[in-house]
Amino acid sequence: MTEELVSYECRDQVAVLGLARPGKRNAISDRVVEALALAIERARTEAKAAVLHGHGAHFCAGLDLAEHVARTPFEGVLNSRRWHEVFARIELGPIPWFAAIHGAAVGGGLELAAAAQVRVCDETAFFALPEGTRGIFVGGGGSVRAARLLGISRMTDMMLTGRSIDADTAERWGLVHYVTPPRQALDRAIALAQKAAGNAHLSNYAIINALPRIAEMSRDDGLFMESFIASFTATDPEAEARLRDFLDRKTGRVAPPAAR
Ligand code: 1HE
Repeated sequence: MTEELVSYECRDQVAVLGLARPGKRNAISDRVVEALALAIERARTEAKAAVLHGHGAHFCAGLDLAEHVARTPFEGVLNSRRWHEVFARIELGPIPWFAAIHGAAVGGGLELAAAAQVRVCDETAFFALPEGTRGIFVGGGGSVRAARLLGISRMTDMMLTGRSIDADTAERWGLVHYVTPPRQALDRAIALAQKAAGNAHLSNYAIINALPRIAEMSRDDGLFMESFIASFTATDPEAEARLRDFLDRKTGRVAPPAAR
């Protein structure tokens, strides 16, 4: 029997993918990258939202360092480019992704979480970029995605000093969106994913794919692009039905935030 490296289940239109190598703290080997690629493709076709979590005591210990030592420079480039391809299928796809983080989310594990649109962690979570101390560099998209979430200054400090940050600091720095009590991150992420799965598919697609692109444009280009996306989404039949339901008092109002 082949070892299951990524667990997969799909319930109520939400796919739940679990890194399933707890003995190695869910370190990402080449086979894990390929197992993730297959599970991501399955989620993109079967689900309307997805959650990514880690089995065992940690979310993910990053790159499998045992494999990394044996690569030639060119193999290393191709390997990093494969991580980019696979993580991009999470970042810019048809469905939203929610990372549920507990314990360590370090190195490539943090890079993987950064590819999701929303990050939920529990109070046990800690985040680090120990690449500097290991004599390497980020290779899973961290210099782009994590740098944009953390800011270059904070990321540089984390990489140079090996600094670990806790859940509250991660929230303050904008790395995570939600912090839960211990062992509740997965349930919260699934609940959030279920909400997002109930949105109009085209809206979700626009949010996921347009916002990061508009952020890269000039103000004028961004505003121009926004008008087209706004009009295109609003004239979708599903949007028209939802707007009509609001006006006919068939759907709920926006509620004030729940107490934390
Ligand atoms: C691993 C890995 C790994 C654990 N590759 N085998 N990542 C790191 O530098 C983080 C390295 N890992 C750790 O700091 C710790 O393992 C943890 C804080 C995540 C968890 O600690 P702990 O005490 O629960 O576990 P452990 O005893 O350190 O590890 C259990 C086993 O997992 C052990 O193997 P064993 O055969 O001795 O039982 C570890 O060797 C193994 N293990 N982490 C391989 N990462 C695309 S570029 C991305 C660049 C990076 O990701 S750099 C950061 C790499």
